Amino acid sequence: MKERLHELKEEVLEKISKATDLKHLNDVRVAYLGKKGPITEVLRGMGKLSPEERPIIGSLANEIRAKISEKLDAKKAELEELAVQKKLEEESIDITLPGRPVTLGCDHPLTKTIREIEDLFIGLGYEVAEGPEVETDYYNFEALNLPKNHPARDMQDSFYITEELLLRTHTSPVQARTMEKAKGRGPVKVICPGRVYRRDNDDATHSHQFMQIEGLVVDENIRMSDLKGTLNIFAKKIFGEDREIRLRPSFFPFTEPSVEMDISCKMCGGKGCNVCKGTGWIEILGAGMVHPNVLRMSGFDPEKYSGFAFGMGPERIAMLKYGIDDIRHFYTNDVRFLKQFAPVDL
Ligand code: 2NL
Repeated sequence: MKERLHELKEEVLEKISKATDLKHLNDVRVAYLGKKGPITEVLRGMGKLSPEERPIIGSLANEIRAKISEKLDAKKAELEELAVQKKLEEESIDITLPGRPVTLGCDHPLTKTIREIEDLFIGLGYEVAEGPEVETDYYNFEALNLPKNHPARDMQDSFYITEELLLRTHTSPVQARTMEKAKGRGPVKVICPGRVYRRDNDDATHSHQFMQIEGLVVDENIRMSDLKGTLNIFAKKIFGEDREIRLRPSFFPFTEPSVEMDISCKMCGGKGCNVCKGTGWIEILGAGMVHPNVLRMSGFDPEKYSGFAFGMGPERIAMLKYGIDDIRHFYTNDVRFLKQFAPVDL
């Protein structure tokens, strides 16, 4: 029995030293030290031994068992270490490789212009409101004092989806929706930027889709002087403190009276040049006092409330601000154009 145990010991130590992976090693442990293994077998057969032999064989068997277990543990640690080593080698990074260049983007010039205008009005206590680009006939026209058969509703000028649905032709419907939500109680102070659509042939100054920013203030005692003061702040903040404004009478179906605002030309300082076409003034936006019909349709009592509104095209603002000569530059997305508006050299 002693010999058998020594044989077994040699046999298993040989197998342990030859094991090349953890699964194989575990198979060896199960085969030799498991319940059905040869060592257990020997210990079970001890009943047949003489009382003198029993403790000797018993302690030898336990000793061998402990030795095998110790070897198995050591081999296991060795194999695990090897596995880690292998993984590290496989995943090693060549830090001498040059990095991939990171291409930085920047804000689109229209985004920049719109943000700047939004921020100015937020500073004056306005909220920014947005709305759907697919609008109902009601919000796009009817609620803005543009009844059916009004010439400005010409089918030729708008992209219709159905009889009742169209791509909005201005951002005014957002303001009509905002007034409706206010349920006839002021104040309402909103600025509405967004994309609008008109059936136009694209050229240097026209686009079938473009941006608009409109502003609306409705409260008690809102007067034309509030509009003029607001527009004056806007013009000076966006175009420079040295600019003057002037208001000329105009017409819009949703405002009465209506005006157009010009700013003094910086190119020639008011003397006349090709940007201002010799007049010394550049047209910037349209505005006016909200038409009583518009107030009434959106739930405000025109006897109690009054308001002003204005609308402008951010493309035109950006073109004047940055000296851009063609509206199509905003939409063709040539990076050589866009890069020029980056805050750092790209
Ligand atoms: C322009 C002129 C304008 C408005 C927009 C407006 C909106 C409501 C009520 C009354 Cl809800 N008015 N908007 C008023 C006057 C002019 O836009 O030339 N835009 C590019």
